[in-house]
Amino acid sequence: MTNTNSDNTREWAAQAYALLKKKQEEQKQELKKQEEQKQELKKQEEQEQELKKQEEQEQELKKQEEQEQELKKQEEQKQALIDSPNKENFQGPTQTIDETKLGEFDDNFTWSAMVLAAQGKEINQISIDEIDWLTKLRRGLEETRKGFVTELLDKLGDDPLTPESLDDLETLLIRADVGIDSTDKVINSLRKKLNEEVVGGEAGIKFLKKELKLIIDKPIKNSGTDLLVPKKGKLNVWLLVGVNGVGKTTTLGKLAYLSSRSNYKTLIAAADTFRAAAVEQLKVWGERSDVDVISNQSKNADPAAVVFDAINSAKKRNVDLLLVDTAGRLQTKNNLMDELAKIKKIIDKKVPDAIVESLLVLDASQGQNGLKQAKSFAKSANLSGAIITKLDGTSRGGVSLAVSEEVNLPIRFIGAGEGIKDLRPFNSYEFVEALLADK
Ligand SMILES: Nc1nc2c(ncn2[C@@H]2O[C@H](COP(=O)(O)OP(=O)(O)OP(=O)(O)O)[C@@H](O)[C@H]2O)c(=O)[nH]1
Ligand SMILES: [Mg+2]
Repeated sequence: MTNTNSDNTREWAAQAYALLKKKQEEQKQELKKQEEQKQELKKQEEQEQELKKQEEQEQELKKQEEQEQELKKQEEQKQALIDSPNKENFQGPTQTIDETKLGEFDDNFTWSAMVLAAQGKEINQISIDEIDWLTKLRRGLEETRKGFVTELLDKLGDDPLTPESLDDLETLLIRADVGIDSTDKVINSLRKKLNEEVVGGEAGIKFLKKELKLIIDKPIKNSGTDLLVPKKGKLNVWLLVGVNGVGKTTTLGKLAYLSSRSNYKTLIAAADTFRAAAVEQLKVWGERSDVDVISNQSKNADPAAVVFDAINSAKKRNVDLLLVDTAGRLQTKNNLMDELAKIKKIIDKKVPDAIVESLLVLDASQGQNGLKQAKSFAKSANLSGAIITKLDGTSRGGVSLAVSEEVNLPIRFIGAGEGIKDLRPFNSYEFVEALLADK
């Protein structure tokens, strides 16, 4: 090998080496790159796995939530079935805790069925509860009726009405506490009719019924609401107000029953903090109708504070109807009206879009005295309706007409007994028929 050759060979080898080195380096780089890419891929894969896992967990959670919701719904439906087998509104719960028994097929039944038929009810639509109520109402108004209808019919006989018989009727209406304004209205209409035609006894009674119904219906029509029921989707707050002993708490208990049986989510606020026993009394009613009672047992609790708590609860529980029992007397020297105003203010502030009803509870047996109370309450308490109680066993049922005519309040419910079912939405046709039933 010559030097030149050996030089050339070295040169070539060096070049080859360099090349190989470069290649090796490149390969190393390539491997590194691949390794990095592999790492990157692995990382991505892991991230994907992680994401998938998270997603699966989320799905699982969602599923669990849905199952919980479903269970809750089933529970609610089950509860609703237990609570109220009847989805009708306030007019006709037929299935009740203590099932009403069908009485005898007697005069009371026939009369009640006829009153229902006259209102367009079919035979298969009539319920025992409705018959039972009408019987109670008719019996309850017996005393009032005895005082004037029976006497009136005796006096009239079958003869046509005369100006003298109108004078008798006037006295009888006043005696039944119908009130001077309503009586004047009715007598004037009858006098006008007498001037135009001969009116027989029966036609006279029919005309009288029509006139009385007109008087009672006027404030109801003016209110724009024929039947007071809670509006769904809003909080309805019904305040029961009135002087002591008229039947506020009892009426509230009956309303709670009617409301929960009609599938409204109902809550009671025991805002009568004057009588220690009031809360216990309400709790008994609450238990009977499966409605919770919000109260504050501490002495001298503020009624407005109880209402405050009750509204919080009502909002949390999505309540449809909050029934508020108020005091007829106060332990402080504060005015009853001021207390009511305070309660109203709390409601307006906390739930401005609530539908508030201030319902004056009136004891029919107090007659004209009750009417005086109604007038003074109406002046300062911003009332929206009346509930007449104790129509059973009083001769002063006529006061309902005076409330409509002189205080201009729509009558929303009437009570005729101490039982849980002895309160019904007011129906002027049934009331007047019961008031003037001829036996
Ligand atoms: N006969 C009859 N009694 C009734 C009726 N409503 C209420 N009562 C009775 O009247 C009495 C007084 O009823 P409450 O409900 O306590 O009257 P209140 O207005 O809440 O009385 P205070 O809380 O003291 O202001 C109780 O004995 C009731 O059973 C009714 O429609 N008919
Ligand atoms: Mg009370």
